[in-house]
Amino acid sequence: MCNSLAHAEDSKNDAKNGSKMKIDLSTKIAGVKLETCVFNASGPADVTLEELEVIGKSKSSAVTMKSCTLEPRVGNPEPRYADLEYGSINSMGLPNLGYKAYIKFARVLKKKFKKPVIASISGMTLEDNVIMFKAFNNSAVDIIEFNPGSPNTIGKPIIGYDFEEMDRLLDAVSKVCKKPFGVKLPAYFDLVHFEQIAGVIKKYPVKFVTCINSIGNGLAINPYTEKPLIKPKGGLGGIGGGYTKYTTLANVRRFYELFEDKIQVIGVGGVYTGIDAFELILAGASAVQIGTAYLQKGPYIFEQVQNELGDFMANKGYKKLSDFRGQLKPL
Ligand code: ERO
Repeated sequence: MCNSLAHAEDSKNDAKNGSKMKIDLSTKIAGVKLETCVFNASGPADVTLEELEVIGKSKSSAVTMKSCTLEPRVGNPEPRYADLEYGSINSMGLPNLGYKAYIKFARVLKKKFKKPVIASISGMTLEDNVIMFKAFNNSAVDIIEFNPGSPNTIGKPIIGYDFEEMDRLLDAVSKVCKKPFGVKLPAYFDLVHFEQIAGVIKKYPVKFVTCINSIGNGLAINPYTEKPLIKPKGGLGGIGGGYTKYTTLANVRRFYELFEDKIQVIGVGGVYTGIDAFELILAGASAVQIGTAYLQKGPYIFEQVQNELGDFMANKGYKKLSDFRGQLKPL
């Protein structure tokens, strides 16, 4: 038996014998150490300092802030979010307090919670994005997640589907950004599109991709009232939560393969349990974000997913993420 197999066998026996294995859930994203690989996604309940402090106090291993724009935005008319049986629909319309607020919040959050803070930038124009990237260079944030295309900004396309525009944007922000940064991507469905967008991203110093944003323009209907569940865009909104898990897994896997692990992948979409997180890491994710489940279950979800992931790994004899990350087996 080779050494690593013998080691896995020992570990399994440890688990069976009830001896407590020490499980290391830590990871690094863009060179920044995270105590665990589980943290909040940009979007749900992360607009105000009070909301961000709730995330800071929780076991989320980082604090990701709401996508910001140059000027504050009130967002779309309400109702603009609804829980669904296995997930959510939203068309928030980027409500946020403007980037200057998040530069201030980052300083407060870092000091208070001593964990990495992630800014999310979602400018309305290339020029806005450049201004914000420059401003965050002199901030306390550790990492920037560039979110170039919300599915819900009325009158705006999902930019992640426009490869030329993505190229133009990444070229512009790469030239000014001094922090490690990654890109949040929409879901891709066509295998050719994975290759095309990966080709664009590889041209720039992008450290990670976050897969996936909510799946654009679903429609949820209340059959009793015969009306949509949310008001903006005639009821169309981004679908999140359990409905997205298998698309998330496919996107994580495909980008993990295409980037050959040189650009990291963060998985987000449909994580409610430690086994959901395990599957994303097995597909290649270096970390896992929680969005809809945080809104639906509250801040304890981070601890729950971490505990379940640790237990599942222990049962399999895995002590750290690198023991299985990306190692999806062929059938
Ligand atoms: O409507 C939003 O604020 C929004 N909702 C999403 O599902 N994804 C986003 O990226 C986003 C805004 C940037």
